[in-house]
Amino acid sequence: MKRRLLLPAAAVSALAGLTFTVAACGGGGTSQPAPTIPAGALEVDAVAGLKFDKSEYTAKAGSVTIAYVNKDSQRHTLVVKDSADVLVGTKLEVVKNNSISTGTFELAAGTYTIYCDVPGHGSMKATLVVT
Ligand SMILES: [Cu+2]
Repeated sequence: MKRRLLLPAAAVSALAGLTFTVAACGGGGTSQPAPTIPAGALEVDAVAGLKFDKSEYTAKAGSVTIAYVNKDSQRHTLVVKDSADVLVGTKLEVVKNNSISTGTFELAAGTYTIYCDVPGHGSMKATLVVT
């Protein structure tokens, strides 16, 4: 059974560019605009300390677009489960700082749980209340 994470050549070339990125990081340069969050999306931030920026989020029933923003330095995921513990939609993943991953979820009114399923990240859990 293959269960290796893909580490394509792109990862290597990303490393090659790292010196520049790191240099740009501390200086507050104006090199590149941050990836954008779609208008009307619900923003959920992964922040330092293995948590989300809020313990509870709210949304209106229907198509809910979640923009998952990584404000931390490591990989995080975002999984949505309904009150019956059933997975809803597709898992989002943000690999590095400033990554944004967006997904649209069809959510009926109710209470959902969002969490990060990276091993050891059990503290990354929040409630999503859909009305
Ligand atoms: Cu995480």
